[in-house]
Amino acid sequence: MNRKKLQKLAESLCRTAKHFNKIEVECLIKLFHTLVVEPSDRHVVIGLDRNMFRNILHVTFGMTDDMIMDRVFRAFDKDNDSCISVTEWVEGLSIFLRGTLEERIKYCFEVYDLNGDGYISREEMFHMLKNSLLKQPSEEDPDEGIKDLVEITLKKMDYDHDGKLSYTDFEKAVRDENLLLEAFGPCLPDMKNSMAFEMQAFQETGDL
Ligand SMILES: [Ca+2]
Ligand SMILES: [Ca+2]
Repeated sequence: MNRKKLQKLAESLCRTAKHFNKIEVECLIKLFHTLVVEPSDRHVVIGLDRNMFRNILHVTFGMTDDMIMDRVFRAFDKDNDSCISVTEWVEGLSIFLRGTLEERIKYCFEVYDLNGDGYISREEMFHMLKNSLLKQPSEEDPDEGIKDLVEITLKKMDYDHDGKLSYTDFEKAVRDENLLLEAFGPCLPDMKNSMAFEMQAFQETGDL
């Protein structure tokens, strides 16, 4: 990509990826191109596929949960073409790394609403909690404990008592108690990983 094209793209992405300045966006575009293998077939879309992206989530951001990583991929892949484009990459990272509380609430809800029907259902909660808790060995029937946990969570978060979490329920609960943001499994980077990523991605800033 030549300099002029890069600057033009960075300028336009700056407007949508609000938490990065133009130089940072340029760095992220460059990083994207080092991560993406240029396809030999010109008609293939250039972008990060599921495996490449999951690898980044795992290696750089320390994520281990397959189901959550898949959902994070889907949250980045806005046009749902199974490939993260440069636009989706920069805009996604803007929220992932520096999102406001409101943006992060929307993002987490999207991740946790596994089937994308606009609600986090009992089954989805069960699935995610089971998934994130199974790593801890327990002597009793784990399913019973998780069912109890789902009921406790509903009691705390299901404000309109319809047995599932709408976006409004989720938002209200998280605004009350910020720790509930990642109630169903870690899907945002922690401070250490996100600082390490930014330092690496933006290290060239001084040369520009
Ligand atoms: Ca896409
Ligand atoms: Ca759902």
